[in-house]
Amino acid sequence: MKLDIEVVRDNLDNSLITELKYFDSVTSTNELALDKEYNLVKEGMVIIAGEQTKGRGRLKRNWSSPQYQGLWMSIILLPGQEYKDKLSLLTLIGALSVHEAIKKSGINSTLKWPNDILYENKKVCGVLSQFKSIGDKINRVVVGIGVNVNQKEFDDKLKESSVSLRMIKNEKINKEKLLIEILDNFSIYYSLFKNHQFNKIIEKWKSEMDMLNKNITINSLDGKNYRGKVIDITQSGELKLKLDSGKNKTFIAGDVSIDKKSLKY
Ligand code: BT5
Repeated sequence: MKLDIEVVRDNLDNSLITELKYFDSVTSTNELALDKEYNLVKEGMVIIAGEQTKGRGRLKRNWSSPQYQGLWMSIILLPGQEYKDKLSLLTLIGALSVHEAIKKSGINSTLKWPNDILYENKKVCGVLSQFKSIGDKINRVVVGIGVNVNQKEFDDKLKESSVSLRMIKNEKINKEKLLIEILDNFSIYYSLFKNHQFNKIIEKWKSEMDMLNKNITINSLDGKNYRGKVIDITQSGELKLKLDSGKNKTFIAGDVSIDKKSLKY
């Protein structure tokens, strides 16, 4: 069913969100939010879509976004230059806000650095943050969030690795309520961010992720794979590993796979 955006507007308890814009179908909410023509440079504006025909993941991957089955949205933020080195934390905030909303409904999800929410090792939510700069000035940050809510199944390509909240709970999920909770959580974490309380965000993330002290392999931006044990998330949101060689190394981005022996499922 189509999202009732009025219900969401009427029930937000939120100092950040200034405007909700709903579209029944778009290519990608991130694409719209970054588009020069639309010029959506407004802190706290949220673009929400019923479906995305070209939903995006990281590194130009696709994000499956079937009609009315999920929450597909982008939050536009104008944090200012002083936060330039901290922008990765906004991805972590996005994931944390969804994770806490999901947990409230009794689902035992976990966070996987940097942008995934997993349930029994299957992906429920992904976050894609993109930045637009003019010269070396950040013009806006777009935090794109995709949550699998009411899908009953996934196609062959995704079915081993993906799950929806409905499949977990065995019941239809109220998208309005979930969206309100996500946006209210986001507003709280974003004010911590604006108040330079980065440590509170990191500590919360660390306590909710299921990766500390686990052996992982990361496919890094340089195209190489590194193996090591997760020892920390830094104050800028990087993943810190103790490599098998004994050296420590931090990563700003990358695809992580947790070693099978470390997994519960
Ligand atoms: C992500 O990328 O997880 C980021 C997803 C962000 C989606 C939101 S929706 C609103 C906003 N507008 C957009 O256009 N995007 C954002 P990544 O970690 O690279 O994962 C992508 C991979 O996840 C794909 O290559 C697939 O294997 C898998 N995948 C695709 N659709 C999925 C889905 N609905 N659920 C679970 N996994 C999916």
